[in-house]
Amino acid sequence: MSEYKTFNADDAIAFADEHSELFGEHSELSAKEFGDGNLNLVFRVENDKGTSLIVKQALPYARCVGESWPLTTDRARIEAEVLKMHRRFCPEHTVEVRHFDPVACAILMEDLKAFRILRTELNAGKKFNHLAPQMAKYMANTLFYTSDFVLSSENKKAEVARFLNPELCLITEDLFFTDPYCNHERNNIEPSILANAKPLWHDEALKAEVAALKADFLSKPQALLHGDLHSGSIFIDEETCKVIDAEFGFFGPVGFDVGSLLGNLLLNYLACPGLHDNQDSSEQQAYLLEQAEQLWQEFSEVFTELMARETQDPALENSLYQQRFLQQVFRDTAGYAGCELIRRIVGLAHVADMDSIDDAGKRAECQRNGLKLGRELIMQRNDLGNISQLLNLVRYQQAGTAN
Ligand code: SR1
Ligand code: MG
Repeated sequence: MSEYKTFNADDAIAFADEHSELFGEHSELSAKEFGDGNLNLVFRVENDKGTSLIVKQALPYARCVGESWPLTTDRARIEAEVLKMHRRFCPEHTVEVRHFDPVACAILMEDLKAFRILRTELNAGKKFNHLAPQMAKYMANTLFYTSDFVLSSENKKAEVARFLNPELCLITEDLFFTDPYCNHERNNIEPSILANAKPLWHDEALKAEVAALKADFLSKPQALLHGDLHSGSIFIDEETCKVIDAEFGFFGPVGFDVGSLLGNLLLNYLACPGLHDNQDSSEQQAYLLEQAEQLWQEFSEVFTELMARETQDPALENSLYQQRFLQQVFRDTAGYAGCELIRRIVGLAHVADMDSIDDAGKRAECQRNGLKLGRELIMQRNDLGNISQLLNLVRYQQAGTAN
């Protein structure tokens, strides 16, 4: 292909066929576009024996808004390269990229059709005990091995430049840290919680903390992040989790990835009373808090072990420094989790956890709880010493609202 063209099903078939040996010469191929994300086209290309691959193409605009929001197609390169890099350090939990074409801005990748999207499963009340340990392993390995603990100074700077990703970072900068804290036209606020959202626009103490978190997002290139690690970016089956959708990847603060995922577990936790009946809701909430605890514990254990064993920079071998580093990651994690809660409730990009609650009164109550907890996590993050204290804050908030 000599120039960019938006794929139709036939183009996706030709692309998949040309760049894989999978189908063979006499295969009858079909393709269906089934993307329901915010940005891209996603095709499943399948032969008559059921063998399939995914073709993902970046559109030159944000799909969820339309052509009025132009967006770089270079995000396909970023996604392919982040996934390849993360797969080097955690192959078990990263989707496999088979081919990337820089002109078509298209990626050919493994089809995880036997897997389900984690968010859909959690909303249906499913429980997976392997979720936290596997995602902790994914984050600890991908984030450690792309950090200053391992990369040489020269290589790190070259990698930071290769993954600059300014346009997608700007989306996050706006949607996470700016829009929810002002009366922005992109915001999507249910009228029933407008009175709870408006105070965010004038809460100077909160805005100061959010500014600090944003400043770190802008200026702390600690590791190559996934950049959008919510529960829609994770496929899961009964044994394994696999991470997809890394187009927001860039070098940023480690706590951003950990906080995004923690924030999504907490969003689901807060939505439970609206999604399930009483008994199921309590059981699902207990499960989610166990997973949240294990996620941080295992992440910090593996990261600590890697720092002790694999650090290449002699100055960064200092164990006091390493402890301090992880403590700061924990505080950042709490803060970014709080931002994720708030932006998914009043910002542009909502999540089904909250939006699929049918009962309008319950939905509003769950959303209000999310705004409150988000604020507390952001404001109290520097006083939270460990994950138990953070989860006590979550329980305390929830108990307070039940009374
Ligand atoms: C316009 S993009 C909106 C959101 O979708 C992506 O998955 C990111 O979470 C982004 O913030
Ligand atoms: Mg995505």
